[in-house]
Amino acid sequence: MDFQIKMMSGRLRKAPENFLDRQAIRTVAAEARQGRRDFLRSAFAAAAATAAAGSHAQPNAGGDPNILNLPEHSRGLGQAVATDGYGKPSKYEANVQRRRSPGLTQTAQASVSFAPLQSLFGIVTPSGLHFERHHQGWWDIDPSRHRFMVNGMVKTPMVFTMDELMRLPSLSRFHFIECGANTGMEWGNVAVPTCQYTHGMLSCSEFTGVPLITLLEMAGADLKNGRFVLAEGADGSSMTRTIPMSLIRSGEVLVAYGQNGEMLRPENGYPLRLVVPGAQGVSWVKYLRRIEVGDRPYGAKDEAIHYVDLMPDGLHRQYTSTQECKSVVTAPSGGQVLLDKGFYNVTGLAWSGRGKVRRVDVSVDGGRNWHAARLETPVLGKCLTRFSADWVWDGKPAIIQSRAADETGYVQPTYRQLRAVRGTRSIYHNNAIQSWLVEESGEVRNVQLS
Ligand SMILES: Nc1nc2c(c(=O)[nH]1)N[C@H]1C(S)=C(S)[C@@H](COP(=O)(O)O)O[C@H]1N2
Ligand SMILES: [Mo]
Repeated sequence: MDFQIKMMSGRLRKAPENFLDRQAIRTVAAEARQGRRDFLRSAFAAAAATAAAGSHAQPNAGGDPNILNLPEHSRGLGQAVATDGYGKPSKYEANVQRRRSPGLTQTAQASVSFAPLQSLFGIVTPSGLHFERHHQGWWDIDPSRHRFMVNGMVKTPMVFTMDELMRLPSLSRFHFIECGANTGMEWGNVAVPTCQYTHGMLSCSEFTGVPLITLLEMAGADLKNGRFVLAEGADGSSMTRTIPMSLIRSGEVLVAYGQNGEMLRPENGYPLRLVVPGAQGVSWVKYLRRIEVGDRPYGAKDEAIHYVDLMPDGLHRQYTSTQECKSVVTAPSGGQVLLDKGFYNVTGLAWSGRGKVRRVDVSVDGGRNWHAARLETPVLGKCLTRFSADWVWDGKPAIIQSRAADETGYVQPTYRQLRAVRGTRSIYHNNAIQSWLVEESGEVRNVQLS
């Protein structure tokens, strides 16, 4: 097998065995065995058995020879309408959770929880599974006491209550948010086992709010000389970010209160957050309390010492806010187990901070051959796009990859291409092609080709 891998790729790096989150790997692997990955097999088995039972009265999948012996849920009385008022997932889905990476951060308040991308369908992240990134903990702020101020280079500084904001004309838009540090652990080497940890600082929601430009116009902002704004959050992290007016003028930057049809979740900035489509997560200031109009970039702490890209020559790149085109196969992915040879739907997510995804190619041989994947509709700008491709696994080792291109013509780079420009010591903006090794045993592992 080593020989075959060498043929495919040259040098191969695997996730270290001693990765600290063994429990998470076991959980994901167990989930894969019992749940999702088992689904294909059991669905086929059940279908075959039902068909057989119909014609030849053979045992059904449950082992009961008589299909007229209906299960309890087909005979008895179900439960009353929910009394707790707000629905929850099935108890059988209890493994589908956001997870922290133990040891990644020193405190749970300045930390991250990752979205379980491997378990999700379509493009929308359920709000309860949206990744979290807090610099100083989250708050559940009383919306009746929250205020939003517009000041700086404006004729009339204004302060809005939530009620006042929610009376204004609103827009709803689907957009991804990706932390600039997503996949950051993988810069130097393979570090983590699952796509939850490699790519899970990524989520996608329908956001509802008022275009920031509307509020700036209400305050009489100087839109000619005011070429930047500063966005400020109300939590103790002093989160402030410079946003160029060019993005705001297009109308796509929202002062948002809605997420997937309801109010924002507290973890995601309730009652108000900035939505900056295509920009890295840190620009999406949560608990938004102030926008100041200015004529130059502010060079705030999160723009001067954090969120800068260390280049091979030792200099840092600043204000690299746009999330470039990227993709990842979410199934089969690291930690999952393929139980049998045969057909699999290879599926994943692609996105670009510059617009729409134009094309995704999938390889199952470590990048020697590529085939166009199907893009599922809708394909929206600065939004996750779901792709899928047919694959019949022959039971031999395989390396699965996806490579996305966006409407600007930009193509997602390999690790070799990315490192040639960026080196290996960055934290942010790793958009390299991800590789998953399917071993003969069916276990899927995170690897890097170099
Ligand atoms: N006020 C405030 N806004 C913030 C942050 C924060 O800590 N405080 N974290 C930022 C970072 S780094 C990211 S990646 C996103 C994460 O948003 P989420 O927690 O809704 O996923 O929020 C950004 N906005
Ligand atoms: Mo972030």
